[in-house]
Amino acid sequence: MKESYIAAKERWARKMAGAAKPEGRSTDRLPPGQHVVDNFPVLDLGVQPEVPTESWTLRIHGQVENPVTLNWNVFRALPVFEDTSDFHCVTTWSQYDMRWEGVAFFTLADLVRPKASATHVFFRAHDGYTTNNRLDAMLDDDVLIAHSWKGQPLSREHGGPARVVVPKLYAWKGAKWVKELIFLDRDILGFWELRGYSNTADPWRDDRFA
Ligand SMILES: Nc1nc2c(c(=O)[nH]1)N[C@H]1C(S)=C(S)[C@@H](COP(=O)(O)O)O[C@H]1N2
Ligand SMILES: [Mo]
Repeated sequence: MKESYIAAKERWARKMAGAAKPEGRSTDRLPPGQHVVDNFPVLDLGVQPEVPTESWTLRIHGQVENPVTLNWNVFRALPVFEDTSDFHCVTTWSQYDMRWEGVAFFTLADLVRPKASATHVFFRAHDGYTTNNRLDAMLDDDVLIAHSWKGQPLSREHGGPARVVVPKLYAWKGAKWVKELIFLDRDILGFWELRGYSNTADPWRDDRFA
């Protein structure tokens, strides 16, 4: 990771934390403070790991009855979920109508069977990035582990072979190059959540910084 880049982004997060927030949750398609783009910017920590599908695995464990490690062929044999959603980045760009294909999070949850104690999910990626979400947010009907975008295999720069997409939260809540999902009975903060970003990350509340 590029330390200077991370330090600069932390300074920016601290400065922006002073900005006023709206009272309620907006119902507009475009969340407050966002603008629509039609390109797909790339954001990372200065590394874009190369992960061949031959050696790709997704380990899902923690507070579950049936921990698994899926290889690429097994992952791709799971039911395909296709969904179109809007994508909101905390750096103020949004792109509408992102068409993703992959495996629905609820398909993976059905496979591993979360214990009653599971309340949160923690994510690890191949570049060292981590993030965390509440389990109920992950069980929304538009959440998936995507392997394709607009009909093409997800490119390396956008997190291929597979990335997490949680459309109703700011995009940092979805790990690119995802390799591990850990179901937890408590919340553990991820990379940006430890560095001043909001843990709840609701775009319609302008909920950017803690
Ligand atoms: N592994 C990993 N996932 C990540 C990031 C990262 O640096 N590493 N950045 C996050 C952030 S801050 C954003 S805005 C989105 C950007 O996705 P994109 O590069 O495809 O636009 O990925 C998120 N997931
Ligand atoms: Mo971001």
